[in-house]
Amino acid sequence: MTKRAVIPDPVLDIEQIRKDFPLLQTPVYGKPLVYLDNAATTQKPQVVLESLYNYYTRYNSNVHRGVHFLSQQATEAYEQARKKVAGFINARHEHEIIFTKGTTNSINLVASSFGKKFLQPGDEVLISAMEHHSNIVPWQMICEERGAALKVIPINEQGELRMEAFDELLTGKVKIVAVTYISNSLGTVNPIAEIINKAHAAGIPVLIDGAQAIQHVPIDVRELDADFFAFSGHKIYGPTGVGILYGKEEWLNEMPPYEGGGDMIKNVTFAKTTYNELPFKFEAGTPDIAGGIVLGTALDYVQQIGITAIRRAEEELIQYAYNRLSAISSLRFIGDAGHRSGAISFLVGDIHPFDMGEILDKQSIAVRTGHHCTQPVMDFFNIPGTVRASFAFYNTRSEVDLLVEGIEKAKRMLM
Ligand code: C6P
Repeated sequence: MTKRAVIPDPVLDIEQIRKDFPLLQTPVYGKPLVYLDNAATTQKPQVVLESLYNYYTRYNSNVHRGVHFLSQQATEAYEQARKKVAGFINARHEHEIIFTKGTTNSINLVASSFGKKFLQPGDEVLISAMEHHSNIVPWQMICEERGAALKVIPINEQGELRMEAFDELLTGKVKIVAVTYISNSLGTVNPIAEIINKAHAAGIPVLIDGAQAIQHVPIDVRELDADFFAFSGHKIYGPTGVGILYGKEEWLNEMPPYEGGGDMIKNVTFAKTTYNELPFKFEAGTPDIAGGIVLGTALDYVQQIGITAIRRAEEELIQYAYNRLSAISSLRFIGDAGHRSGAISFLVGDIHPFDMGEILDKQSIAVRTGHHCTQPVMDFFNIPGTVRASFAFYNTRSEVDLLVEGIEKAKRMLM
């Protein structure tokens, strides 16, 4: 048997890559910006900005409607972007890619539509204790409407899912499991392949909240066998206002439309409306055309750099950050999972996270403070919030060093 050559990931030239991002060159308070709030939103490369400008200056028009030149161009570019998304996550069919407003909108769509069709009184929806509010509240709302119950996989002190509890909760009553791939407030990477396999063995579909995964790890929805996968454009160097719901054709075909309006219909009379086929059945009204097209450009950009190279650079950086932060006396990590990605949450002594955030801000270091839209996580740790540094592949070790210096300065001022 011949051995397959192992092709190493290219080592990224981060200094060169940073030049692609105009905002990273823009000083804050007269000092270079240290942007460590990438889990909230990522900065945009020049090609993405140009793609937006090109759309509005060259072929702005509505899609799927006009026969005229511009409308056809816009439609083609929009559908091309759908193809790119399908390729990026290895969906089997392009019509399994639904353009939405973002992760929140994608999850609401599934909760509402799946819930109306498949949830009955006494059924259960299983989520986890580390979910973002976007993967809690929509399920709570539909459970209330349908008389179903929301069940929660607990976490341990490290901020990891308690998988033995998951096994017990996975009963015949559960109609869908909805979990995040990577926690936005703890940085925990969940064993989603195992979760999906176990749920499927019990005949239960799984929705993956991929908001914090799509930009950090390669996603192959077919290999994972995810039934639904949701993400936002703005977390992967694309624009705000656009996101994706991937859904397996067999589920999406079974589910009723989420919203009514233009584009999602086949035929309308006052007596009855028949619905369009996938993906349009779930895309009522004029979509964020520019957003969709520009998301395609962002994915091209990521693909050109290489998601595995990005993952490697980020893993090295986050390990460096973890080691440096560990050396700060009276700093404690909130969430200390064996497998982490993207974000590190911490508290220092009894310094309130907002105070730490403000002092870092004055040193032009952008971090997020607070509950990060995961209040149950904060309740579990019995804390008001955390300081969260979240990383992208364009961040550097010297930025981590500046963060550490900033924290030491805050300690001198506040402790
Ligand atoms: N988390 C953060 O700073 P939207 O807002 O729809 O693009 O994404 C919602 C969402 C859903 N799930 C997870 C795991 C997320 O992290 C987010 C967004 C941002 O952590 C803003 S709260």
